[in-house]
Amino acid sequence: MSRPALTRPLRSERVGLAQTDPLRWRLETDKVGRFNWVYIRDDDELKRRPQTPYEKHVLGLETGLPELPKAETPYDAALNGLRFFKELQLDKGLWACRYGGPMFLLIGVVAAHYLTKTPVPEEWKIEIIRYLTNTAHPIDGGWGLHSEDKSTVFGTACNYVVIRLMGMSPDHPVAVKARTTLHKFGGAVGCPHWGKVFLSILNLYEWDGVNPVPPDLWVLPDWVPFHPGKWWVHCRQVYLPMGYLYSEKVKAPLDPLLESLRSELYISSYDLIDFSKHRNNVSEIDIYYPHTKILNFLNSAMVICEKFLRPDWLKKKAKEVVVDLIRKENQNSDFLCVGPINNVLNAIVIFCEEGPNSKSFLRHKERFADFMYMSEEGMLMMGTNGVQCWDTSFALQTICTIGAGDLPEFRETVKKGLEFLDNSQFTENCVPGSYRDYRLGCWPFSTKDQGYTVSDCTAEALKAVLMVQKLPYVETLVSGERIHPAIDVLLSLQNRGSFSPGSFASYEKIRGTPLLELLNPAEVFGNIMVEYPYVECSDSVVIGLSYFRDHSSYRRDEVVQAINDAVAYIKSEQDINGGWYGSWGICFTYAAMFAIEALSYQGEVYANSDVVRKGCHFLAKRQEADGGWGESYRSCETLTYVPHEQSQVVNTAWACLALMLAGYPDVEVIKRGIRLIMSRQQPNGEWKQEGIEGVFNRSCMIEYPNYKFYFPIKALGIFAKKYPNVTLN
Ligand code: LAN
Repeated sequence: MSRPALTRPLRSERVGLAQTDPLRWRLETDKVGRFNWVYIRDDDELKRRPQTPYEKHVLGLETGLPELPKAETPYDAALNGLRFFKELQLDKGLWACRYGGPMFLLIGVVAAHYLTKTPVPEEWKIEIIRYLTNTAHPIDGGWGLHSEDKSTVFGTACNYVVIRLMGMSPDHPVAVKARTTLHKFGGAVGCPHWGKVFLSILNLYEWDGVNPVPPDLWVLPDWVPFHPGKWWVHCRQVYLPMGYLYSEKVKAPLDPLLESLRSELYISSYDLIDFSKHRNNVSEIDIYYPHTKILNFLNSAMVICEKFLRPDWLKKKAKEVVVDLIRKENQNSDFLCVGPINNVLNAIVIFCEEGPNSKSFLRHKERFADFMYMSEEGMLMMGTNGVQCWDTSFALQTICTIGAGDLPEFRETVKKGLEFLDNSQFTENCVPGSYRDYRLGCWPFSTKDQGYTVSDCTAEALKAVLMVQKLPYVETLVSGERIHPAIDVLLSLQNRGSFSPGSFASYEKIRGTPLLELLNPAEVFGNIMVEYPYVECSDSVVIGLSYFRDHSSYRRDEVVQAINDAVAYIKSEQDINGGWYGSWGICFTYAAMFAIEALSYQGEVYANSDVVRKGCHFLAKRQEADGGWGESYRSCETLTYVPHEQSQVVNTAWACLALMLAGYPDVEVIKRGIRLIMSRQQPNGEWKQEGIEGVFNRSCMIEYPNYKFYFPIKALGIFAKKYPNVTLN
């Protein structure tokens, strides 16, 4: 099911919902790329700050950007695309991003406001309701795990609570329809674990119906193989505050609205439900990763231990350790935290520990807005506080790769982009004792404040910086000494020993055994317990290090060794059909582009490499009749290539890039892809939004709206450079 195109009038308009004035929204930014949507009520201020093309673009307003001379060649089309895209750059040099898709996040921020009695701004309430109305399933009115998903209990129960707490009446047709669907599913008792946690925090479910989240594990010595310090960073940071809330049974005081919700969410009377019998009741539609027997056994054992065996001192000790680690996470990320879920859970913990007027809680409150994004369809909550460094790195690389960096019209764009990356490099390590690795000299995915580096984000930013700094008019902002620590960290992140040697994982080296996945309690996500080796992360690091190798002799031998080991890993990950499974983009086309680019940097191309040849044939076989490629998000869930109903510009760009970098001999195949990309370009140079582009943990999709700009531009530009004499018709 592809994302339904935005059809006017929007559903929110058809059902007569209130809406804020789109002309009053502005995006406030700072030097390190924080962006917050603010609603300006004062008319004078409004006049002083006209809306930028970016703001107009994402709010669905006329951008006023001109129609460009019709592109006759791929190069003209690339430049037209870039002319449009450069107008979306913010004045601090970054590209902002609507990073929506996951549909289980709003409940968190709303619960945090509700429990802490923090008022939600009126314009947020209106726009959150509008967003949920516009993204509800067109037939059954429910919501799923992500914006293109079928309706599930998790999505429907949580978002039903959100619209109600934001002020929608239970009799409104949107609420009635969603509730009917929820009841058809058997009511909120079938919610997956995280849904049960949020409902319990809101006093809409009972904690004894939630599978245990023992904070006590943090008290174990670090060497214990399943110590949470060895888990994937998102997993450990989510279960850390969740452990506190579970152990303390934190819940909002009951009030008439919650009382009413208690009667709306279930098919039987709240007081008659024996919640403890529903710990393992998870709706069939929701399940992606069922419990293992061993997890069920441990859960039952923990329930008993907690009731009868757990000494008070242990509970107290665990609480102390957890609160200390939460404070450290807040300190390392200036209260942004690694992601949107632990951001809101940590805020609740700090509220409980330090009170509503504490400095820390006040800072938490300021940070909620960093995850909120105002869009044409209403207000959503993002998967991170943005995609700033990642997008800016690819945008700059694209400009340089296609040779546009030399053109006067893009010089400002390039310089500002570099300034942003310069400001985003980490200048400090984390506080000791926070289970974090070195980050000094690295780059984040979103912003410096957020404080987490990812192997591929550092590698791609590094490549962008080095590319841009080669341009004659560009001043070297990031000097050699500032690059070296990034190389040191990248080298230290390579997996060694028994865990997929040679590969790179995401945030950290693999610290724990994949057997821990047997204890994955989340039900709706796969591969969350520990770090895993990722082809795309390994590809990016190979690309970044190769670029660096050709530029500097710093730790040359180790750099070369690291590249060789990573390349061996990448090759070993190719499946028998020639494809690579992509973990962060949809899906095989995404991974093929990264893998083939990495191999091409080692001189491995179609002419001399079996692996590359197989990779190319895999792609060529999947070209659609119209010349494009289209991959459905179902590829990610099923681990096999599933075609989309329609060719997608982004998948087509990835496939064409892979084939071109490989030197695929049949130019006709590439030409047809390029033609499709050009045919979808609008007269002002832009491409319209198509299907969702990204994914995490196999089951949840996430939006990367800037992919539809820089990847097609890059594909068109490379085509023009590589085949200057090939005509398209
Ligand atoms: C991301 C976004 C970026 C992504 C890439 C850099 C693209 C990737 O190559 C490495 C992994 C990484 C950093 C990544 C990891 C998981 C994230 C943070 C996300 C997909 C964005 C949202 C997701 C996060 C886990 C969402 C919160 C939900 C939970 C299950 C905790």
